[in-house]
Amino acid sequence: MQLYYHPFSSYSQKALIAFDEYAIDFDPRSLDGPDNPAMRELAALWPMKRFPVLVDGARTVLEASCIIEYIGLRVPAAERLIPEDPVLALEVRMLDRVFDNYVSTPQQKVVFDALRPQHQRDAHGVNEARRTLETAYAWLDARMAMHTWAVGERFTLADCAAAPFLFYAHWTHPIAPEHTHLLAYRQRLLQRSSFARAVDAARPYRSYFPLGAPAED
Ligand SMILES: N[C@@H](CCC(=O)N[C@@H](CS)C(=O)NCC(=O)O)C(=O)O
Repeated sequence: MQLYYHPFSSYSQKALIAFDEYAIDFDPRSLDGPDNPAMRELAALWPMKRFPVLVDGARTVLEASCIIEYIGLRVPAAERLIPEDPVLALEVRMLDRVFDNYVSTPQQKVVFDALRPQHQRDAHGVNEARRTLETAYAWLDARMAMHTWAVGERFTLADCAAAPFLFYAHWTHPIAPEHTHLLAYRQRLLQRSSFARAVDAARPYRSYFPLGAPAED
């Protein structure tokens, strides 16, 4: 299997965590560097040019959540990052959507805006995105008061999403100190070896982060 990804990209890290959790190997097609042939291949595979993208023989799998579900088919059902129990599986997919839509999307909005020239910036959209993050943080903090991982006691697909998204979201719009449960969860995620390895592999790229990367992570 070939994985098109960039080590600093949050959605790539989401998939990388799952490969690591499953101890599944892949042929890396890193998108790092200008005029990268992998970037031209990506554009041919997926005109949106979003990554990660997985290629397995004749099959192309788009979207980090679907890549995680796809590679999970290679391991016994009981070990998958989406539980066998259909109701729990639904809750995992629901939390995965929450992290994509209400943490990652507003976080990316703020970061992409910061990369634009001043006169093309969207102050209203950025304020809305910051408010969405605040609402998500408060909701997640209350939830994490009762959970070790996003859904119950097992590390799942939802945690693969939470790890990079909360990591970068806290850089972008700090989680308030009173959200102790959410901050503790973010620390638990940082200590998970699959995510710790992804964070370490991405360290050389921190200068790409337009809002300034804090030293403490
Ligand atoms: N919905 C996609 C989102 C992927 C995504 O937005 N990836 C970012 C990198 S973190 C990207 O491709 N950015 C390049 C671009 O926007 O052109 C998924 O779940 O995989």
